[in-house]
Amino acid sequence: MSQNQAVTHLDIVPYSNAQWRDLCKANLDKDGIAVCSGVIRSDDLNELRSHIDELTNWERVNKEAWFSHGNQRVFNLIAKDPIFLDLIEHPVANQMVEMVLGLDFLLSSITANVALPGNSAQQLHADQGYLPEPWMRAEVVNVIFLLDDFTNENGATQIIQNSHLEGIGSDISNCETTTVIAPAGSLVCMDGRLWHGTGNNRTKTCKRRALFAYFCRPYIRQQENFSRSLSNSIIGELSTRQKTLLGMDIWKGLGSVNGLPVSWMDGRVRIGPADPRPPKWRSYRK
Ligand SMILES: O=C(O)CCC(=O)C(=O)O
Repeated sequence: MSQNQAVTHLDIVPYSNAQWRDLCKANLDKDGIAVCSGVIRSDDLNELRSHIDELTNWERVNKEAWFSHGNQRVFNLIAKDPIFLDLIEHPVANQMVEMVLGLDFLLSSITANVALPGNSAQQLHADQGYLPEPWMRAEVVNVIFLLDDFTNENGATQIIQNSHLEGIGSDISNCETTTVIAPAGSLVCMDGRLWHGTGNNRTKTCKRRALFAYFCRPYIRQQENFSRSLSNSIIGELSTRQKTLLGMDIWKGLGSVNGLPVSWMDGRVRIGPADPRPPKWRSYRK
């Protein structure tokens, strides 16, 4: 797969523009991507950077680091540091997701990808590539939190503009890629059908840090199985909204535990156990 790389600049919408929602929505429809700058304040950025640096160092020292294409990936951020839990409800991120998926979305995963000097470019892909065609609409959305400037040299994400309208079977070998050049503190929202991948970090020493909050429609299996991968103590601290986002609520009858709870019966009498705890299989079999 050899694409020609074009250094075209995407339309960047400043968050200070009162029309940012409409402008981002128009860019998402047209290009499959929207870039909104000036979303994260510089002191919050510094804090997020230092937490990511600590986490990546800790995982390296403890031999738990995960490398792909020469980049360091940190999975399941909310299980590792509570600072990342707030981001799943970030109002700008959530409004961008809602523009594409509607109100009922879930968090599929939240990870960090640190593009390191000397990496190799990731193969271009679309985030909903596991879904059968035809793709009539985006079923997933990725929101990137830029912790560093994305430049032409440091491994900024590469995209094929408008490819969200092409489908997975399209021949992309002759398509030009566009580098997502944008300042730290921007949020980038990508339609799940858009072809993209981590770029080549050609710098000698500069890492490119970014967080990826990946969201999906409520009938799609999430990338991270939060019910299994968060400890009971973390789950116990989650708000109702956070539990819903993490897929721990019922959506139109999906995700129930031993049937629907009484609170969902709308005044009707529930035949069966009123408490949605797992059934006691062992005592049943005795
Ligand atoms: O690191 C990036 O710029 C893109 C990462 C990505 O697309 C992925 O991991 O699926």
